[in-house]
Amino acid sequence: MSEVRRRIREALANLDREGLLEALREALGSGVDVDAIVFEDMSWAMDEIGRRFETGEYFLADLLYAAEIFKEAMRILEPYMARKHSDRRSRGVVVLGTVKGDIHDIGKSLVATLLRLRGFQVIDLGVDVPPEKFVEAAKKHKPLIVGLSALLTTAIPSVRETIAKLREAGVPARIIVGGAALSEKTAKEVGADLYAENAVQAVKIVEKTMRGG
Ligand code: B1M
Repeated sequence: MSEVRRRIREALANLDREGLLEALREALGSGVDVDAIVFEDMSWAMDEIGRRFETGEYFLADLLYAAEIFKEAMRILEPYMARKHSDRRSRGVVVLGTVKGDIHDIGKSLVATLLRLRGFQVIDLGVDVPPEKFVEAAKKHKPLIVGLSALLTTAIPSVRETIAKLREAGVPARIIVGGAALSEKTAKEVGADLYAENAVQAVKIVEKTMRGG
């Protein structure tokens, strides 16, 4: 891995805002792939921050600050993502949200950003979204896909309940789930149709599903 990518990882993991922004500008200037920065380096750093939180080295305030720095970095990176991923075709509606009991929004927002860049109309319901709100939005906007994000293992019952309520209400949309709390296996167990490990994969799967795949 290049020296500048290592600096991106270390700066974010160490909550060094200035160091991160400087390394990002340098990396972008030297042609480092924006997806590698977001989905490998910055995601690695967020996992590392989670590990430091688990061992007691970081506190809740540090996680909040990490999220703030991540979002600031995204404002620099988004134009580069737009250049790489943009596709102006209009492709239909996706309803998206983080399930009830879970307020993590970075991964879900990355999925929303990429889907919008690819021409989807995204109805982003935000975080801590109760099942009823997903059902209401699905009935109103008639999406082909509903996406649920969950990072907390304690939110898995919310994912299951949301999917059950969508099915009970007769919503015909395919349901995709993702987020650190879920895996291919748990996705099946909670009754989802589709699972994606990261935002790029989520968009590929949604596009394939929209094409009837
Ligand atoms: Co929290 N948190 N957090 N946290 N947090 C985790 C998730 C945790 C793993 C940290 C740890 O202990 N190692 C842990 C969960 C443990 C578990 O359940 N197994 C945890 C905990 C415990 C908590 C609290 C309970 C802490 C407390 O209060 N004591 C609390 C819960 C609050 C709540 O939700 N009710 C809490 C709070 C917070 C903050 C609010 C402070 C903050 C979030 C701020 C925000 O989002 N605006 C925060 C943060 C920052 C984290 C970590 C460090 C980073 C999360 C993140 O943004 N990652 C996280 C550690 C970790 O995840 N390893 C942690 C970067 C992001 C790009 O990745 O969101 O995974 P991610 O999204 C990826 C994929 O998962 C996927 O694509 C994305 C991009 O590729 N993906 C999808 C996500 N959604 C998808 C949907 C799809 C498809 C793919 O289709 C629809």
